[in-house]
Amino acid sequence: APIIRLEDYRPSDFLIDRVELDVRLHPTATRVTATMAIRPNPHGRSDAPLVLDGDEVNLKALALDGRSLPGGEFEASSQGLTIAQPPRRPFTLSVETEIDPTANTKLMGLYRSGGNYCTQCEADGFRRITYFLDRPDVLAVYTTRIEAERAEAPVLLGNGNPVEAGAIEGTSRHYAVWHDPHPKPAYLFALVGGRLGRVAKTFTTMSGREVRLAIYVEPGKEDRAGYALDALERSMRWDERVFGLEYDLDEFNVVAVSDFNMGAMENKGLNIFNDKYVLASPETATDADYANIEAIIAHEYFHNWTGNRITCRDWFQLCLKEGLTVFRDQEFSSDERSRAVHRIAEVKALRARQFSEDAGPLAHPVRPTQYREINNFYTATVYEKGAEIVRMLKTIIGDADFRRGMDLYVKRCDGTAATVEDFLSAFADVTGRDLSHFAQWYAQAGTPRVTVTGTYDDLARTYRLDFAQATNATPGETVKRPMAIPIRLGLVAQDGSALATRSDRISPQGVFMLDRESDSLTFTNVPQRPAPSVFRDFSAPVKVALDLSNDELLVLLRHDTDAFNRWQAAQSVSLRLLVRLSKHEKVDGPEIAALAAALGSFLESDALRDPAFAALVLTQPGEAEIAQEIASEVDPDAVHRARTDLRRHLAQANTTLLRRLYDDLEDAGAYSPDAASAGRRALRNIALELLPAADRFMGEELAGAQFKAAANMTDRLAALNTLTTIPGKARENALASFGERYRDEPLVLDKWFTLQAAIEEPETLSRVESLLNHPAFALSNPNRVRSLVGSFAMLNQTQFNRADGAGYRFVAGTILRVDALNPQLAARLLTAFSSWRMMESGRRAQAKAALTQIAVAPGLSRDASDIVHRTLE
Ligand code: DPP
Ligand code: ZN
Repeated sequence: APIIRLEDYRPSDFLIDRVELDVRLHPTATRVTATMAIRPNPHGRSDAPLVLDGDEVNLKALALDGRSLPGGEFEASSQGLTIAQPPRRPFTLSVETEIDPTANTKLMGLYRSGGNYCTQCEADGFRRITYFLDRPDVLAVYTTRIEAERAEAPVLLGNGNPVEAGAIEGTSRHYAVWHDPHPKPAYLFALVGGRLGRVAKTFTTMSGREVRLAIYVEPGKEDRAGYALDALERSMRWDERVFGLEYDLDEFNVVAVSDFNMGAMENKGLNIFNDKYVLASPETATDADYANIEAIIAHEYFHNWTGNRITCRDWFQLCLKEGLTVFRDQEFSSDERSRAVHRIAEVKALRARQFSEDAGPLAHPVRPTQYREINNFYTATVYEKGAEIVRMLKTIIGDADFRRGMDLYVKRCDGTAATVEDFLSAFADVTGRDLSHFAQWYAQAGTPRVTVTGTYDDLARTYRLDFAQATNATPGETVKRPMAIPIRLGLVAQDGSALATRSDRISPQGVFMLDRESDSLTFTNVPQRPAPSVFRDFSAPVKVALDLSNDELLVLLRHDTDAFNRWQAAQSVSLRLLVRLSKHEKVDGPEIAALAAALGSFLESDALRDPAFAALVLTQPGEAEIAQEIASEVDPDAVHRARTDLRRHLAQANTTLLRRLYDDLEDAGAYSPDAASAGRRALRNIALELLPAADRFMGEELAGAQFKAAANMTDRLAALNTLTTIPGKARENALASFGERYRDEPLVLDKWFTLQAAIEEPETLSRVESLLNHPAFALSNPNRVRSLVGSFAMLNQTQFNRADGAGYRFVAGTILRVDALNPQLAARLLTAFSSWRMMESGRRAQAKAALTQIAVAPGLSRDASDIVHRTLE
């Protein structure tokens, strides 16, 4: 496949102003007629041919200004349609194509899920429906007529507002017409036809307009859509309040489907969701599910402005809508829940997904400069690091200027296909700042590492902080420049009091800018050696090497006013110990005891004040994070043993306390998904998870009892999770009863698949292999595949990375089977291999062999081939 480069961007030679689509739904032979008002683009070439994109479409008829085009005047294949000599004036092109939605297992374009028809067009699925200028800078006004058998598809939905609907006389068919007045790129097109249940309510916007909100789900599951509908209403209110952004159509519809490659899709006025991010009831969904539903409903809704009204000029600008919209959904969740707790969760996810991406063969800038397959760039770097850039911008310029910049961006760019430069220039213009150095965050890949050293001079009573930054080379980028890094900081005295940190180099918001390779900052009148609290609230997406002893870090755990750094202090101590234990370096008993004691007194003082935060403090760094920190010659078995040992020590030292917490936090009331209740469950369940490490018998008893008595999925699944760490009959019985109880609940079985795939025992591989034959499992369903095979590859460090290579071979073989059906899904699974180079040599050789087996497989998709070759490079 050719490489597509940002520097080669040029405007389209033709524009499409209006499209009329007539879609006649049929399971295997859907007919689509697209009537397009086309004109030459004044910014394009004046002698260019008209080249429309296509993918697996069959041309049935073609007419230009009503005249059927003879064969000599165009060339068509399943991959495109070219008219060498189109008119050099506005004209109408009518294209009729036939497509087969049932055969569409790629889940891109028009396909069927659970008997319903639905679409997914981002990034380039519209060309699988009809020939088109399928690029985000071609914006058209769409009118869509959908026709179907009424029995097969009583519900017909399109983008925009409903115009008319009715029966087709003398037939069993009916139709609906939708009109979307807002010009949009083809990737935001959607339609749905099927048998669907509905929950709805009316929303009155800030200017008093009434909007009908509706969520469509599988009939019978309406009672599981209430939370999503509530989250939608709260999102709409929040965007009005925080950004002054109001909804702009008469309807807003969300449809849940069970076969979906992504989490959800922000099609104009018709969001289509993976049902996992819509359906929730206390019996079937966990607290984490509720939080995800809230976040993703918000994310897709927020795209209406940041993504749809202002879209992207080209796919290199993907972060323009995704990074900004992730930032917006994170802010929403922080306002709706606990800001500090949410920030920690964001950073944990960033480190797990993005830092590892940045450290491996798939590293790329937040705005990539080249790609072979754009679908492989819906990454943690574009999304999560993209959001961190927006957050840094806000940290640097302050809340008020950030809001003014957003207002200007929206005012200037509404209705356009914009670039990262357009975004930044709005903020540069409202503040008068030069943001050119800051802009490098979009261009340079890799995670900067910042070293911080503190020196106290007790004669002069000064305290100096020395900062230095460096970024490792990433693929294709060996020379790295210093970045503009905002460091929010403070000083904490040994007794816990905050020390004054006045300096003309620190902004009123408490931020110091490190924008060269090294710099230092001196504080005067400092009465005693302080502990520096740097990168408060994780003010920049960097790795920090802080020259502090474990004892000094534990002072921060106790006293820092910044909740993020309290959590970070405990994590840093754990991570240091875990790395040394993993490498079989000597660790003294008192070092572990000090951490255990600090966690114990933290729990005594804080656990019941903020249980959600305490649960995070108690959670030890995961095996993948420890491996990342070791970075080379990793032995996953040693890492697993190290983590098990540390947890045992911590649990043994605090058994009584953990048991008391477990008992005190018991909740007899009705389930509520609110953050405070979820926090109490989280702390109680982390205590449950730690107890068997100290006392296996007690742990198994408690988990078994909780499993039986649980009144909600959060507690039931947590109990089952704890049981899975204890081999034996109780575990097998619990797994069997759970599987039986939820045999007709695919989303719950996904959790069950995940738990089993994550068991770190040699028998797991054969367990996973036999679960591939479970009646509820299907290689064609992305949620099932990710739950079973994805979890095994991504969560189970010791078994995926088995020394004998069987884990790699199993995953590679499954990826090849998936690739034949769904290349995007296969490519996503393949990213599990991206840490192969940091393994010890035996595993490295095994992983390379498995990757090579994929690379040479005949008929490999472009998606999988792109990832496998970059991973092997
Ligand atoms: N649906 C994906 C998202 O919202 C891609 N736009 O992030
Ligand atoms: Zn998005």
